Amino acid sequence: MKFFYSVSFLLITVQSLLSQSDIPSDYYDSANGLIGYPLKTQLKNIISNGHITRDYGQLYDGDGIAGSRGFIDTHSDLNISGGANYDNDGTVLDFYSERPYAIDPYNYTHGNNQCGNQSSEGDCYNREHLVPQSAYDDVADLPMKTDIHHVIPSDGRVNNFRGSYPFGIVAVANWTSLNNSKRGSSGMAGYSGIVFEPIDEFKGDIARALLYFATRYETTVFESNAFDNTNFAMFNGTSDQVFTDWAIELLLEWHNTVDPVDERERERNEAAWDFQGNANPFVSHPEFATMIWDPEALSTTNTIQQEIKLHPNPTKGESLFVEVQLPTVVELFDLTGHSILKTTVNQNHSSIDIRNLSSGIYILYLQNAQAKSTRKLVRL
Ligand SMILES: [Ca+2]
Ligand SMILES: [Ca+2]
Ligand SMILES: [Ca+2]
Repeated sequence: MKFFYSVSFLLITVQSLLSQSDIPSDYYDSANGLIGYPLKTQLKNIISNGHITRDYGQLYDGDGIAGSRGFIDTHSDLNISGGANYDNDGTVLDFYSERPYAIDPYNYTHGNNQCGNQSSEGDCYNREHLVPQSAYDDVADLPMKTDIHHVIPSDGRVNNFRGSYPFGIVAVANWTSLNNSKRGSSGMAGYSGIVFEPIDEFKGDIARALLYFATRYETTVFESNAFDNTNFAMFNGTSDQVFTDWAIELLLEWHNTVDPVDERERERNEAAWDFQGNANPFVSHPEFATMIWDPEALSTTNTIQQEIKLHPNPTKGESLFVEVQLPTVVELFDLTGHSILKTTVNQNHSSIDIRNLSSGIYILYLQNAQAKSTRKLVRL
């Protein structure tokens, strides 16, 4: 009997290995050199291409998909080398009950205790849409409804309490889950309603799911009113920024500072690729988020800021001087994201010919072996 199990296990393992594939190393190449919303649009093209719409039931176990077991592969509490580790017991990794450094209040075995009715935490788990279904049900709920990059297994009771509330920082909680996720009044300037705050451990995971959603569906959520803010308070009704100012500020902070990408999330991205054939670009390339939503911040957060001198700026002359210590690639973009010129400067050759540059504002993107930086150039 044991032998039979071993052989079956081996066959299943070999079968999954055969059909699994990695996110290709050149997957994002066509986005090279882009910045701002043009970068977001190109990422949308990249991650829409090849995205296979799955059935709702397949999320739980990948039934019928070669090389994927759905949530079993993306959300299991198993140790990951180089990633955040918890209990290593193979149970459902649920953002609302996992206590990262303590015994969990309850656990779910994959395939058991799916909701169903719930009346308290620990009764059953279901499929939570981090971007609520009410935000896109009006036109077409697929492929959003079954998109594993933003649909997660979570406790039914907590999911119910979260409802369609936006994510945010809670000032005063009116309800707290057993792992200390909170619902309550907003503690953020710019929003005064009720918000839901996950624990720090998963704030970045959730932020990246929302950034992914905004990118993947930038023109398809609603036919005429993209990202309608009457249905989800984090949206501002536009297809470029997508989020309100307070929301994008919060998401970038959770993504960049509070809970950056780790190896566990990279593996989840690979498993999601096996499930549906596309990837979350903000897990693969965390820098994309700031490049899209806050490109000017790159110049103030970068270490080469002091080492690069750019002058004159503003300029009406024939040459722009970029003083650097290392050979540096300089690329100039207009405000629509089109590349105007690209050249390399070094210590001996610091001048760039800008005689043909018309008046206006440009974005200068600089990159060398140590860092990258973005500057604004004003041509008089
Ligand atoms: Ca656990
Ligand atoms: Ca735990
Ligand atoms: Ca995390």
